[in-house]
Amino acid sequence: MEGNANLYAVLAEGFPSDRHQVAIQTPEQAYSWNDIEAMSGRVASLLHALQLPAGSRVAVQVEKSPMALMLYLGTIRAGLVYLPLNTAYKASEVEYFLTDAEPAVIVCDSKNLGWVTDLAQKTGTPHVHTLDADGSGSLAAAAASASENFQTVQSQPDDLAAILYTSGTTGRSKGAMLSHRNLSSNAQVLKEYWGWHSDDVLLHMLPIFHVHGLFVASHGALLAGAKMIWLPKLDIDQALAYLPESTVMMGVPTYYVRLLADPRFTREVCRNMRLFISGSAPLLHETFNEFKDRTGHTILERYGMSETIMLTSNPYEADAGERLGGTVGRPLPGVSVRVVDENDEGVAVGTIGNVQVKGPNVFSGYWRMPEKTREEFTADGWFRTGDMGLFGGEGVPDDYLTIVGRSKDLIISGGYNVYPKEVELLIDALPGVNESAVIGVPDPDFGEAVVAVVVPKEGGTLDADAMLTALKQDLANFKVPKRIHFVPELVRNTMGKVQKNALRDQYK
Ligand code: MLC
Ligand code: AMP
Repeated sequence: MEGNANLYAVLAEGFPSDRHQVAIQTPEQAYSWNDIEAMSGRVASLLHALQLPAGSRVAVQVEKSPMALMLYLGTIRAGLVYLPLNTAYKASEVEYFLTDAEPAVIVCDSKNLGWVTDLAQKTGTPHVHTLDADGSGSLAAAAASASENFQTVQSQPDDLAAILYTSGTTGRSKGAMLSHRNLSSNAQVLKEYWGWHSDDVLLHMLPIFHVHGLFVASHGALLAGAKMIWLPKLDIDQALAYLPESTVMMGVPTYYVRLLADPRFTREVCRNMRLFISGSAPLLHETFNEFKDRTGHTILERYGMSETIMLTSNPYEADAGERLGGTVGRPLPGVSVRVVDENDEGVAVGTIGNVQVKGPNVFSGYWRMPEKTREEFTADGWFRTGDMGLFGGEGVPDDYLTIVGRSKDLIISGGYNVYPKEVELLIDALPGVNESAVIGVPDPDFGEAVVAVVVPKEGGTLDADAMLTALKQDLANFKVPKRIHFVPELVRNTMGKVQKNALRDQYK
């Protein structure tokens, strides 16, 4: 449809004219571009028939499958707001999202139907559907009798397309509101910047409940009319089997660390690859260098976040400059990035400061948190990323950004964000605990690993295993500390603040 700002309409402009070609290949089955249109059309028809008010949320906590992607695309086509949830989240975590977002529909795995139905009743979510990893469930059953011919709803650029929850430093998650414009502008910029074309084959192994797998990877292939090899998760055997027929792969650093750990990962396996992209967490120099030595490929590192999608990237084209390990490259076309001091004044090249950004990709605010939104934007509209960085520096061109740390207390483990406060609150609530500090320590596989330093109540002793079992009831596994250390007291500064840097040094 001409002039439709709906993200699906924008993506579909890139679909190939021959819609019989394979768009999605799983180990079991191939789906054509016609299938994408028909399956997403059926989901959209089904959702449309519910006659939900514009802007209604569709919350989704399901395993990755082609049908899960169709659910995403169908939601967008129907003009509704997609709200993906990490499959690792436990009932108490999901309850918060449902209470906060008040979705009209929730789609879950059938194994969770019991507790999700209870939560839906408690939080007033009227429609509950199931979708399992094999594509079966009540959603697919209902969609099968809905029409595949659905005219994508006409959307305005600023209409909401998705809400991505990103944990807050206070322990309360915030829903980043992303519009059709945010998503489509970023997809279009990345298509050009990374040289996507219809002959590409994307090896898609990332989860699709975060920006990286759902938007950056999927949109790239869809908009280019390129095929995706669609695997449910990172599996090194499968990655090695499919890499020879792939041209593009995206991953968090752990993906590259795990590939390199396997001696079967060779130059020969990568013979058709043109681009390896890394992001969501810092890629270590040693991974970057070892990868180059082993494969002859230079990983392209880029930087982004849920609130902004992609912000900066190392160059793709050889004549545009070198891909420099440890840096996240230049601001993408149309994106402005500045590094400022605590007064929001720009600092000189080579000086570390706070990273702030602006652009058509930057979200409009946090769902129902006007205060928080105001705090995170400057008066002149720059978004405070919470990351610390610098332009230039030794041996680095002045327009390349390097991320050196975060002003927000955040751990990134295997590409998943863990906010220490959330874990500390749960630990502190366990019997026998006086107080705790949760820190990230270097980990060869996950980059950072979550570790808890716990002070027992006076005269008491605690059992780490029992604490971990208790934590796993309410906390996604990736947030659960890999280790607990017991100490008589936590080191504090003169202001009474726990010195996490000292703890990080001690327990690294
Ligand atoms: C799984 N576990 C993790 C973990 N993933 N623990 C810490 N950190 C993680 N990331 C837990 C498991 O539940 C299990 O616990 C134990 O660790 C061992 O699991 P595993 O078998 O080694 O994990 P695996 O299933 O292989 O998953 C690891 C992974 C996965 C790296 C493949 O975490 C992953 O795909 N991460 C990608 C995250 C991502 O897409 N991030 C993008 C965010 S978007 P137990 O207790 O069961 O033994 C964003 C913006 C941007 O940040 O810029 O892109
Ligand atoms: P999320 O909130 O899950 O979207 O995570 C976004 C955060 O991931 C950013 O604010 C950064 O702290 C971090 N991040 C993303 N990409 C990179 C990168 N290439 N290098 C370092 N940190 C990154």
